[in-house]
Amino acid sequence: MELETTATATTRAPMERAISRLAFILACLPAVLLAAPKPAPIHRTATVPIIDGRLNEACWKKAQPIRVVHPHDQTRKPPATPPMIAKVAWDADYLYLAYEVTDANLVALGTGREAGPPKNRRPQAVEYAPKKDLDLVEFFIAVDSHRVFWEIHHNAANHLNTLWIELPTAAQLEKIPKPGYSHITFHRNRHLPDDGPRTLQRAIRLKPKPNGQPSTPNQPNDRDTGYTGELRLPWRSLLLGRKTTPAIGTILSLLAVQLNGVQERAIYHSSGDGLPNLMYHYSAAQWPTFQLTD
Ligand SMILES: [Ca+2]
Ligand SMILES: [Ca+2]
Repeated sequence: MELETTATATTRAPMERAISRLAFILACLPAVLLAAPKPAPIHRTATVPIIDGRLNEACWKKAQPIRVVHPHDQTRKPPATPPMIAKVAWDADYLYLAYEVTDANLVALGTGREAGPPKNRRPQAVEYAPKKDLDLVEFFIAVDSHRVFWEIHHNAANHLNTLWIELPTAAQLEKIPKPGYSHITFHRNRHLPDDGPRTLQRAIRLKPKPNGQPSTPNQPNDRDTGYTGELRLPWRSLLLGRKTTPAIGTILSLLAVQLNGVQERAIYHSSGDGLPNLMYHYSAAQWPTFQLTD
């Protein structure tokens, strides 16, 4: 910025202006690179977690908690208690996700339809219904590209959506003043497949209420505490049938999101700090990054 203010652009020759601009860009580069946070580790688990919604496995104790605490509505303050904590683990066959949602009124609605391969059909979750105070957990997972990636929805009734997302190209995006829902291609007929004997698994467990009974989704007259969820995603399905599974050092972008419906308002929090005021799909390059480690 200093280069632009020390002399007005009109007083300089075009070549000088261009060099100044280039110098400015180059001067900014290291700062940008330094500003990018280091990828957080995802530890490899030697013991396969049981996908039952209980997060009592060693891999979940070891995994770094991902705080889903940043409001999408930038006029809101981050809550003192994250409404969701997510965790990630991996082995040669799978990427494992776990999470805990804290919510006093759980709402989980199904569409009545199923998706998935014939032997692994999944009831579909309603993904947006503010009038019904709908709740939802979302994971955005991008391995090779920030333009095509998976969007996964899971809820307290164990409904699951796996959507293949495709965004416009960078050249197309440049011509769109305010990218929104209508510019995203949701490949809804393209579910996350199984990989032979390596199958997607999903589970939830409702957390107990103070009286010891499980929380009760879709009953507004009592006070819930929340639920925990576990997902097992075959690597080669995530990577669209690539022959090899990812190696140590592989970097991926992953954004965890919680939608909480409160008094007919859809309130979103995510694990991404400082994301632009757009749909999460458009900020894949700024989602938190992770690196597969031992
Ligand atoms: Ca478990
Ligand atoms: Ca809720």
